[in-house]
Amino acid sequence: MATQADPHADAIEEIFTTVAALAPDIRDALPGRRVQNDETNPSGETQLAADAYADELFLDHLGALDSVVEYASEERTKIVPTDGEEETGLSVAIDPLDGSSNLKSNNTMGTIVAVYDAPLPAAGSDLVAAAYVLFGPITTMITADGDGVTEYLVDDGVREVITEDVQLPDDPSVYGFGGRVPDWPDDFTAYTEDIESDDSMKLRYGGAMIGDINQVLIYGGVFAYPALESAPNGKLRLQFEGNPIGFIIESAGGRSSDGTQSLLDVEPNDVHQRVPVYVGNDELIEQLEAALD
Ligand code: AHM
Ligand code: MG
Repeated sequence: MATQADPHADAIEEIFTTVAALAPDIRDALPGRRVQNDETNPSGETQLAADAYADELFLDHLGALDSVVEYASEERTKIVPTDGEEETGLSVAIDPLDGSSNLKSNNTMGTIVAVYDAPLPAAGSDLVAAAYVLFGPITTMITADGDGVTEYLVDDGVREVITEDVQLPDDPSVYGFGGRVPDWPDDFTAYTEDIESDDSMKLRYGGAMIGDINQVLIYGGVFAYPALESAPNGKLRLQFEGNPIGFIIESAGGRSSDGTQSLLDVEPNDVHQRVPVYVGNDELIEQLEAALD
């Protein structure tokens, strides 16, 4: 995994600060933007007005930073070259509103940010930082900069440290698996039955990856959006979801996988490529890879 190179420390901090500062704008914009746009996103999914609004806001603000040379988003087809310093600039890939289908039912959503020291599409090993904002009952932010994972409260757009050096607990207790159960391959179904039969584990699935990931980080456990019979690469996207979440979970002492290897080792070939996502406590992902073998 990439570690934070000193030359990028200020740039990473500037990107994190900018994302946190926009959190109140995003929250304030949600009530009037729960309606569907006429558009679908590049993955063919329905786009809400809130998705498009958040994407424009992040492009305007992150694209204006000297430290950012490329911006890509789950909500736009093409990578946008921005006016940053070419020699030192970083590439930002963002899921502006992860889990936005939860907006209608007023459940959790988030923003995911991946910061690569390479042109997009980039490998997880090119990540220098990743973060997410969680719009729950309160707004929190998790950052990983190659030097540890930190949890913040975001108050009025400003980060206040809650926990430094966040690590997955050793005694996992939650699991959440996406996709329709009849669409799960048999080997994954067998794995889920093993997890369900462990009476220290309980099901918690919220339909927004970022909420489901955050509980794995806080309680320990496993999250999967697996390969499906109808979609062998699953649903989630490598650049905006798989890589940054893999980076954060691995930075917190857990493990990530696409079924056979770390998400950070998956070869990038398209900015919107999908990847099966399995993350959580080391032993649970090891068990999963053995089950899928
Ligand atoms: P999105 O980024 O378009 O919101 O899609 C990703 C979301 C994830 O947050 C979540 O894990 C998954 O889609 C849920 O999908 P489903 O509704 O098929 O369970
Ligand atoms: Mg998403």
